[in-house]
Amino acid sequence: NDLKRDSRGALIVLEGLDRCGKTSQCARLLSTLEGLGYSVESWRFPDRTTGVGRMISSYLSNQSQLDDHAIHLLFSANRWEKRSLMEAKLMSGTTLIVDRYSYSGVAFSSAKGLDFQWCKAPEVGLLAPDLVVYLDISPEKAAERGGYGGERYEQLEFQKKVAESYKKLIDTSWKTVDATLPIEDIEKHLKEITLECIVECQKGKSLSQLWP
Ligand code: Z5A
Repeated sequence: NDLKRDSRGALIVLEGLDRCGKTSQCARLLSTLEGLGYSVESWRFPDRTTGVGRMISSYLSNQSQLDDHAIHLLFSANRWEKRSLMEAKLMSGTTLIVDRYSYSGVAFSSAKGLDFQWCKAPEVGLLAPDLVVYLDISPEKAAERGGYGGERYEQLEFQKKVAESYKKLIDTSWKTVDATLPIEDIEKHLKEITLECIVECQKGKSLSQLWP
């Protein structure tokens, strides 16, 4: 218990295509970790509650038009405006489970044709996750789940390009989980890899910055 109180929390990010199940799994992971007595919060990007977030939300729902570069920088700014709070939470021992992060920023914008390195640049200096979980599903399977809303990026052809961009981002430190397994199986697997990560952070693993 002393270890739980005195050490830092872990920054855990879930990534994947639309409908891959991130939101469902974040909620389950939150209650599992809370049940085990951890200090934990669930975050998501875009954070639509801030001024920048409202601009992003309006763009995603096709209520406003923006240059591709401009919206990319807004998504990044939305992470920057939460950076210091994120660091404070982690250093005070709270684990954060984050639904989408810089990787979504790069994957979605580069899928539109923006230069990959240009897309990565504004993320430099944000906190690097201790664990990135990629919920792997093909764009076709994800589309079959239905519930594609009317938002800007929710189209099969575009999601195929996003999947290609993610492939360029995935590195050996990521944990890829088959997102087509039953929800409970994914939940169990996520619990295991998350607890491993939390223990590493408790043992003194230091926080680092993008891009490592
Ligand atoms: N975006 C960007 O361009 N740049 C950035 O920097 C960032 C984001 C951060 C809005 O994101 C858009 O912003 C997003 C990327 C872009 N565009 N797209 N596409 P968002 O976070 O608001 O929305 P989202 O993440 O794409 O979608 P979502 O609705 O949150 O979906 P999800 O979290 O992946 O899935 P879910 O709601 O948990 O599950 C979807 C359905 O599948 C639901 O009916 C579940 O019951 C079902 N499901 C879940 N798991 C399973 C399993 N294992 N089996 C069967 N069925 C399942």
